[in-house]
Amino acid sequence: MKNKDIYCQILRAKLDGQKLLAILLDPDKIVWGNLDNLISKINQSPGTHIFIGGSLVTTTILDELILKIKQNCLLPIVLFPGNPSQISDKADAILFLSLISGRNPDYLIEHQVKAAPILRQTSLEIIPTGYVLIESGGETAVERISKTKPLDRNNSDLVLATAQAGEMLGNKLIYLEAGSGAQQAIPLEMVGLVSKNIGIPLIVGGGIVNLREIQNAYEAGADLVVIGTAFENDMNFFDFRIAEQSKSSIR
Ligand code: 1GP
Repeated sequence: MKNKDIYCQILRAKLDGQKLLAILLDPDKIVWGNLDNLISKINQSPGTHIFIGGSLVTTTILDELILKIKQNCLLPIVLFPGNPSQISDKADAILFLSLISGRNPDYLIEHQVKAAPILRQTSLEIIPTGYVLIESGGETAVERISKTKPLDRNNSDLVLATAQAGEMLGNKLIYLEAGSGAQQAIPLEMVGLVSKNIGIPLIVGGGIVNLREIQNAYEAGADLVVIGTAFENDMNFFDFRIAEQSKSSIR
């Protein structure tokens, strides 16, 4: 069964001031023998969405993985693809990303052109997303693979103008990305500035490593926070007791 109207739910959550949390799974890092345990940890967590993808995914069992998660977890599954090979009709939705901080045509339009006919064959909900990569203290996989330069973390005006251009181009979400495993997360002042000056929901991810930082991002103006590496490194990251506390603050 597909979860429907995911974007409408994100919009509604923003209007209601309800904060959202996506757990990012990299299919290449999934240990199959441990998948049941992983899903059970996700079910106990305050996560509201599962994002699946990565800059460089080589697995060929994406469909199987998503079906297995869906058997045991009701959260919406949203593809967060690094390229068109990471499309699976088994998911609910896809962030149709354009890397608008970069100037590499492959990630601005070429991959999207290749993906369009594939997506037409699916029933995925397509959510156009302006993807903005910000410098975070070291080279990240997104930077390396996309061959684009991240935006200067001290140049909030340029980041804001980029996010606003993304919105004006028709994107429905803006994703401020520090990169997976980033040394430094997106500066909170930058999150605040962008969230106050765009009308669409704001996703923030990369380098967020504890519950306090998640809360800080929300307070700064993030509508949805993405957690990948911290949960990947420690499946107890969302300890049940802490998750309960966090749930009540998220709601
Ligand atoms: C990466 O924003 C996501 O695309 C999550 O980053 O792995 O650092 O949590 P982390």
